[in-house]
Amino acid sequence: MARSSLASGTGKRARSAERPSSGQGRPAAARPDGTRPGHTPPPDWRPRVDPGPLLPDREPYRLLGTPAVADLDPQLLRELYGQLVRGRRYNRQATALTQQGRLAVYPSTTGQEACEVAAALALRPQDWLFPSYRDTLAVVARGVDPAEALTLLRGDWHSGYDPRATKVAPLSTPLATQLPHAVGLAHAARLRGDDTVALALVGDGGTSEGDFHEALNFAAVWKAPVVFLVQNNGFAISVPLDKQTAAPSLAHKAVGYGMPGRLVDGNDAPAVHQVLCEAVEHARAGGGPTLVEALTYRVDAHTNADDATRYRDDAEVEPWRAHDPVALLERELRERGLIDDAGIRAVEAAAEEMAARLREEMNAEPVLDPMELFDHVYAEKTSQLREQAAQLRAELDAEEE
Ligand SMILES: Cc1ncc(C[n+]2csc(CCOP(=O)(O)OP(=O)(O)O)c2C)c(N)n1
Ligand SMILES: [Mg+2]
Repeated sequence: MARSSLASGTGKRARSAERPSSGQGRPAAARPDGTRPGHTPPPDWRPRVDPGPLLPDREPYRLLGTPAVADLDPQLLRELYGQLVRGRRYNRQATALTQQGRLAVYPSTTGQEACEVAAALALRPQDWLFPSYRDTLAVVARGVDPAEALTLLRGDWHSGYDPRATKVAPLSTPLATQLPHAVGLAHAARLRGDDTVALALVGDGGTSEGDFHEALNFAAVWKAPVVFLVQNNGFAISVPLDKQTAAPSLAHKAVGYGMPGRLVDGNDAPAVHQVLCEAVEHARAGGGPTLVEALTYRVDAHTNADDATRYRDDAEVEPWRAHDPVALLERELRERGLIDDAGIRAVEAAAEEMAARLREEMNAEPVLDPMELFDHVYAEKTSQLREQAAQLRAELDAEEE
């Protein structure tokens, strides 16, 4: 009782205090929307850009199995398929090399090959690719030598390939740091007046990093010619997407920065390729950045050093095995008569040949000097680096004895 009378008393006071003066002691008449004259909205407010066109597709964009696939160039479909088969074989070979002690670590992209291959093929020769540690396949599909692309993952201090010659930045292990680099390069290209576009790859977990935010913000404000491809593979090591973000989708994050977001089936290679080509050419034409979220799945563990059965059920993986990027494209090619058994055998034989060469090159003893690790950090070594270098020297000498 006491509570309700207090509440109604407070309410009465509040209402009389709010009453606007009409000058004659009468309340001003409310407008049709219920607001009263004298209570004005913030001056001249309107959305700075119309958010409607920036919103991502309501459903992941797909091409395979739709009528639109008939318009695609058969040569492109065959090229994508060949690269997918080669990519899958590469993942299997690199994982085997970790088991043989020839490679320190390998983050596999089995199940994500469509994103990797489409990203590389969407670029023109003058464009730059900014990969994360998981994106060796994109690097190889872009033209980097398959063995050189594994240099860093073998434990060397450098990326192996020449970033300037290949227009591929080193595989980035610190999450999302490649994104501001991509924006910087793209912005510089625009200031110089050349038509280079940068395509940066990042994982779902990477979208929670400050670097992701800073990169997207700068890119949109500067209208930098850069495309961000988020491979949403469901996990950041053991952390599933629902613990990573409360956003409606990762593509929706684009809207807050003022750039378009696109959502695509990441296992549909022609769809990812088309969406990325559109985003790359939009950026080249001066339209600014795009954020693309590709829905895919990390079929293997995080790396060879991880045991995924500790945090996920095999039952969760099964539906994704049935939505396999290689099988999906193969079915399309077969149904349209663009490939037959002999054609598939030829593609597989070419992939085998690549794997055999990779095996051979990786089995050769690497020629490297671990002491080089300290050479290019500072012009003059700090006392800590001198100490660490001396420690490593002593360990290497002890091993040789
Ligand atoms: C700045 C930074 N923080 C933490 C890590 C450790 N780490 C390595 S991989 C990883 C998960 C990343 O997940 P995601 O971005 O989804 O990429 P995915 O591995 O699934 O391709 C984390 C947290 C790191 N490499 N860098
Ligand atoms: Mg992930």
